[in-house]
Amino acid sequence: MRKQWWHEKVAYQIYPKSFNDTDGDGIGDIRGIIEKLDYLKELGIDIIWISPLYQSPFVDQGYDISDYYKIDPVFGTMEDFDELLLEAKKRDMYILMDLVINHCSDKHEWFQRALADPYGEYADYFYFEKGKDGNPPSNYRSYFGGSVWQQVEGTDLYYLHLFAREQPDLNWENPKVRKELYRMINWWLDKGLAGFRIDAIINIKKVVSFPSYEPDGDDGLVRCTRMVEEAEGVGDFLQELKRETFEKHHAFTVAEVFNMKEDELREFIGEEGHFSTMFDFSPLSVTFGEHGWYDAPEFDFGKWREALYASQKECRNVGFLANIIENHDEPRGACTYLPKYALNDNGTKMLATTSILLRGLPFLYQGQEIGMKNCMMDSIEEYNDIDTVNQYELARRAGLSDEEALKVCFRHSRDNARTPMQWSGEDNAGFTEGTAWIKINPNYREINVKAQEKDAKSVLSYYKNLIALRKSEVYSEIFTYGDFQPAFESEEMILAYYRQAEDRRVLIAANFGEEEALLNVGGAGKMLLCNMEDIENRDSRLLLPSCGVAVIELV
Ligand code: TEU
Repeated sequence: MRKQWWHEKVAYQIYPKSFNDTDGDGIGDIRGIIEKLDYLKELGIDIIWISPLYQSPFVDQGYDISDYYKIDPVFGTMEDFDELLLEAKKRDMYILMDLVINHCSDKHEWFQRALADPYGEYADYFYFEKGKDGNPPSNYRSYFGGSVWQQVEGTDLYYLHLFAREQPDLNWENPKVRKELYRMINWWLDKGLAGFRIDAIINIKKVVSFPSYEPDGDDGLVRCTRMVEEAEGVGDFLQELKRETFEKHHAFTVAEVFNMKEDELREFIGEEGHFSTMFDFSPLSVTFGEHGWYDAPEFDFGKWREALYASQKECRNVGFLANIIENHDEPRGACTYLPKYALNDNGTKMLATTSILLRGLPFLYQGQEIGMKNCMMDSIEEYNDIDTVNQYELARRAGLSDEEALKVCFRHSRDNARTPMQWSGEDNAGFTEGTAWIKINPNYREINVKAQEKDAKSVLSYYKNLIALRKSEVYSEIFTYGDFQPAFESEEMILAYYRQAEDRRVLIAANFGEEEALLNVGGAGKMLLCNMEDIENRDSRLLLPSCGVAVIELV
């Protein structure tokens, strides 16, 4: 495999609204990011993905862009952004922006022009379709609930939105649209960005005859992914996109891809693939419900482990996946993947270890490094996220009580990960001097950066050691390029694997069970890292207490 500059790096996602507020408006800003670059550098971060900073009405927290060439004033100015690029560069850090090009905001000039002249040139920037017998053109359900079709007032036309009504889908079949997008992408890359995280990209290819399908719910609708999955030829768009933009700048790209066709991994992330890498969502998808959050299954450790091992094996000879345990669309990783008895510092460190040492590019999400947790809201009104409101209603319609539906949101809401970063135990968690735009998790008095920085045994200190180990001169090669091999698969609650290269072998073994576990590691070894003092590998026997994890170089 040809080596790339990013292979040995560690990445971090910033959700800018909730990262660090320097002007007291209760919303994080670019200056706040600049202020914390040294903090991130010390943690061992090289690549920073920042969720959308563009001008937006914030119906979907900036994933609805009304001007791709502007920074939204709540985050600061273009000068601030240029300074961020400069400051990052000084520290050998790389900035990725979020590229949201499946859709834009209904306030974008293109869409406003389309509405003003629904049969004119700009309507063709979107999907404006005639209704059928007074009904929408087809029966797809949008990602955020309800029909994907919205009637254009005073006409029999409807426009398509796979996400919120305020996020009309861009018509990728129209070469003018593609050209406009490429121009914008190149403009940003010219500024010195390292690349992009690419939002919801699989959705850009549609079956443009928009056929209706058998409904899959009693709303008479069918999930819109049904149509996206049927669409052929997304690869042609993606290759052109790459050729016209990323390739010219040697840009790094990490794609958000759900529902990729099974045999397409190589086309997506192989040497000539559409992207540098993409997130591995398959372990996460074991937590998804069939109809929504309300019918999500209980977390099943076995299924999760199986999915994790499977995708590690699949990408083995193909490329690198990007590994995550949380992001801005998911609850906190510790709350999802750790059993109740493991929801403590040791458990959090264990989960960190098994995730960061996988083969692939590790992405941390802000707050993960201090073990931030889900945040309980008192009522549905306290949630801000559009998807949470939709999922709450879904749960209510399915017959859950108000209290039960709230519980579902507490477990699954995207806002769990969007509460402000907990910098200190002082007022407002040191995040803002004003009033935060969303509730601050009250546990900030105990869980915060300042306290953990002083404590050598904290989750934060552990993360620093873990990342340093992954990137260390001696071990970087094996943790980056070493093969992945599952270990102790017959042990029900053990997540373990080898990373191996030529004559070297490192074992990562974690006990997610409630009882202690005794593993025969088959030889002597050097303990590189563990999360409890009394973990020892004696005479080939590794005794792991509940929540114990060990990283051992076998000799
Ligand atoms: O997410 C795309 C996506 O598929 C998600 O809608 C996912 O299914 C959902 O979050 C699960 O609750 C991206 C962004 O990451 C997300 O924040 C945006 O809301 C969405 O695109 C629309 O831009």
